[in-house]
Amino acid sequence: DNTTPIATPEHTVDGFVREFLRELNFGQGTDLTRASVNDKYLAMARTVRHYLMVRWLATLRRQYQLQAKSVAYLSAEFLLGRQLDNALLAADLDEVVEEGLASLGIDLAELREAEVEPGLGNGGLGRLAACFIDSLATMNVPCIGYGIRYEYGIFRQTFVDGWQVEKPDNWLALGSPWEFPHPESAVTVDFGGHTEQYTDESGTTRSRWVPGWSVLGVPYNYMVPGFENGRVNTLRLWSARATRAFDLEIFNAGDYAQAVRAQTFAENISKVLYPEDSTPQGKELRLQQQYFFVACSLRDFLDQVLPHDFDLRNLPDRIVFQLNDTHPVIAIPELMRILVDERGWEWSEAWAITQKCFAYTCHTLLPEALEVWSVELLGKLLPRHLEIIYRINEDFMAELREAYPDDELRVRRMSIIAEYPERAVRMAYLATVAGSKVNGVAALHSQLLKDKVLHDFSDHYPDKFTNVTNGVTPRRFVRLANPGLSELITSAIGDGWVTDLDKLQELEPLADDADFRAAFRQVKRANKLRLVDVLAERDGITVDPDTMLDVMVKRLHEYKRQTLKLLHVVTLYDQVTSGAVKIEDVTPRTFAFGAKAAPGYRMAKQTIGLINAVGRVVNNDPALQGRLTVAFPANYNVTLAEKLIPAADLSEQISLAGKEASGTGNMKFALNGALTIGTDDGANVEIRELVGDDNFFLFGLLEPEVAEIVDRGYHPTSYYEENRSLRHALDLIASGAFSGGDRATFEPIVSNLLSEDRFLVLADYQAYIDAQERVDEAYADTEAWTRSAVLNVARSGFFSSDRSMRDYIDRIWHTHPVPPER
Ligand code: 26Q
Repeated sequence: DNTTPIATPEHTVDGFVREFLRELNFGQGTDLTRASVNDKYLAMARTVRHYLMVRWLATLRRQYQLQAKSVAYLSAEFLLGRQLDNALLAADLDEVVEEGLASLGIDLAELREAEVEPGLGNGGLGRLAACFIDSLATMNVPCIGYGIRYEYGIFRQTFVDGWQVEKPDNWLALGSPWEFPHPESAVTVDFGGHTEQYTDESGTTRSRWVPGWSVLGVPYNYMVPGFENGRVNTLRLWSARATRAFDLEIFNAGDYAQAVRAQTFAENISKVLYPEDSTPQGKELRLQQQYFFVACSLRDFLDQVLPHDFDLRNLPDRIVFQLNDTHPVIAIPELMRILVDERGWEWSEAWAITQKCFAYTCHTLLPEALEVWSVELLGKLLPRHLEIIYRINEDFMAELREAYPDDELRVRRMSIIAEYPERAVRMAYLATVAGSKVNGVAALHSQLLKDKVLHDFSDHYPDKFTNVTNGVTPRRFVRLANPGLSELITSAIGDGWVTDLDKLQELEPLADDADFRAAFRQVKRANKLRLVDVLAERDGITVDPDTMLDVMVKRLHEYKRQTLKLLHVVTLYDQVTSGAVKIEDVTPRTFAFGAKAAPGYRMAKQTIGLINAVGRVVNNDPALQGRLTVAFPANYNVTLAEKLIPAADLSEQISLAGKEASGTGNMKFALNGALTIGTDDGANVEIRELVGDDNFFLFGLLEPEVAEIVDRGYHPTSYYEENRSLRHALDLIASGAFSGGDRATFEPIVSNLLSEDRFLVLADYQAYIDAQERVDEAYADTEAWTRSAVLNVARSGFFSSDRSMRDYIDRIWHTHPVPPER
């Protein structure tokens, strides 16, 4: 029993100052008079992590003693956001640090701004993973997050003449004080080569993998502190290096240049995050990334985390691997390979154990977003895994033929191997067949998965399918991002809500309390003023805090329909400039956008150009008297979200019904007292049910109506022809009014809407405009609006990721909290 005491600094201002100066002197090699802001930030961050260290070591020790069942959350993305404030909150250090720094003449706020957020994710899926590990730590549930330490995260977005230009996100450039590299614990990952058949001692024919090349995976550990509960879980991200053997061989052969190239080749694997979050291209490097982190993680868990004498027949008692979408699904054949090839198990024994160790979360409904890997590529990169997948599929097909002897069509439909347009492995099918559970991420999404995308499977395995509605962490997105609201809530109901968000219900009666509403408005206004400063400083954007703040922030994608929002802006502009509406009668609004487009997604990048182009015209037309403004800060990220969301009045959640799996931004807005204008899609459905129809602006087609229109044959031109204001808005864009008279610039957007309009923007246009008029009317009654906003907060406790975790624990993982050592 190793209980070596460690030198935790005293939890006092003096204790902090001593430790901080030590870090500055001995860690950064500088002193107060000479230190740069970055020096001070790094020294402070390292000091803060010292305070968490004793908890981390205690958590590890206790886990080793108890051998409790853990969750391994496998995710190619963890979109963490800045770490400092979260660490200060977890360790209850913010006051000590602020005072301590102030005593040295240092402003904590300035150091905060020095932190570069690790943008190791694209959007919702990556941020969800970060919320989940926060909740598990706070709920005392043993969990390891496993992922990739990309050297470059999601690109930094800039605008040049209003067009998106991507810059590399060199987030490690100034040092990263939150990570603990462990090169001595590197693991080897094999790739390529071929397989050989051989006969083992018992006379059975077996296959063995003779790999062609390999790389090393170096683990980098990150602390995942629970909120004031003494627990610190681990996030382990893998970084690729060349193997020593590789190096030596080539160096000895005297080819120095070749050796350096080999180094580069290996390190490429964890170099950069793929910026596509839909319609993935089957890129070889992406498959290498997926297998790389999965192989490292399984090796790590089986060989390092489990005790050396552990009997893998009991593996399901110790671990459940949660697959965050299909990205880590190659873990399934990898575990089979380890059990069958390396440990010599019988196939059926290995399969029985494997099936108990995995569960799969699906995050999409778009057919083009379902991952498939060509058999050719898989066979080249992972020949043994391909054989294993074939064998899994053979057994599965046999099972199906027995169940549906007269329905060969169905059997083929369900094959893990697609035949057209090329032979390819359907990763979602593999995950569904192999996993113990499959879940969607909102009630509607899970229903549609069962009814549509995976219907044959839900019919065959009715008990595998379940729903877990997403959630967001109240620590980061309310307590930290909205200190004003947090204080107001705490003064009314105490501070228990931070870890028990259902308590927000106790605010409900206060919606009818005029003083509380006034205080609530004051918080909102202070948040707007804070945002105004941020946008001025960060982007040189001027925002009037006395306007309604109408916000649409999310990845740029056609199904999310940023163009629908834009048509609303253009319609208002057209109404005023044509004289149809007097500007005095228009509700002053700021339309804030935040969105990155995948670099190769033409239509998305065009839309970014159009938002900026409309903004340039609208913001500079004196006829509008500054009452309508478009604000599109570049490079929307977690850090900016934390400033934007608490300031918002209106949350735009306007995807075409049946396309947004859940959404999580929608939850963050509601929890911060914005009202939603939204379609009947994803988790909007549940938000509306909970906050009530009167406090939510619903519009648009329902999913079954969409399906029907599409089945009948959708003709966008008929909406154009029959709707005057829609026609005017589209004609205005087509006329070049926003592109200096050049009709060609935005022609692709207009012609796409008029010919294909895959996501029925024109069909929902009028309903959206009408709903926005209802918004204006409601906003005019300040007291009633505030009442609705308060009710949104009071009724959104369900959307805590703590609740999501409880659902996973009860219905999928069957793990238990481990109370802290006392
Ligand atoms: C896959 C293969 C190759 C390259 C990239 C990818 C890839 C990467 C990221 C595919 C998808 C993603 C991200 C998807 C995502 O963020 N989905 C969102 O997940 C949220 C959390 O469940 C939901 O709330 C959103 O509705 C869903 O769009």
